[in-house]
Amino acid sequence: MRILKSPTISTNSILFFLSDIGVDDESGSAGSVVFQVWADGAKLYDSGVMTGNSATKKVNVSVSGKSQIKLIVTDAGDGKNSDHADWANARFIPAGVTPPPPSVKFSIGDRVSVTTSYLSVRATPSLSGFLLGYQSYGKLGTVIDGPVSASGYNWWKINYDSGADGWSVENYLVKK
Ligand SMILES: [Ca+2]
Ligand SMILES: [Ca+2]
Repeated sequence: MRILKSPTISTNSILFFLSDIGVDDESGSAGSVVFQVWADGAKLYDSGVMTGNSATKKVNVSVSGKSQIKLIVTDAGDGKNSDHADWANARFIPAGVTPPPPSVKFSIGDRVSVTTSYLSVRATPSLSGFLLGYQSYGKLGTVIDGPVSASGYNWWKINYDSGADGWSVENYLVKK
């Protein structure tokens, strides 16, 4: 199995490694990868095969006492075409810092309504995510993924009833 990339990170006084993982939206439904987190030669996490159709998964593993972390993406054994693997919002939580609790504003499947005139809809949950379009006041949608904390906001992926679907910040959404 081919290893697409393997940055090695030295750790010191770090308790947890967190990340959101998935095949980039630019690959559509294509691509097939496996995400793995290794520490000191032992595998701590394995995502299983993920494709462009897979929902984003969350990695949250303890790396306490480990000296070296490796983030590995394999081609899932079928070549690397469209294998655009994203480690989104990857971060270490150091000793003495409690990870912020994930937002509980919505749940998957909730119906939500837009409360601003121009709510950005992005391809990835970040202010630097590609802008797919806008949703306007009163537009409705269904929560299909999230939350992701990034760029100082909590993001939810919304299947809007019309217009662009994608990631929006929770500040301008209310539960119906
Ligand atoms: Ca592949
Ligand atoms: Ca839609």
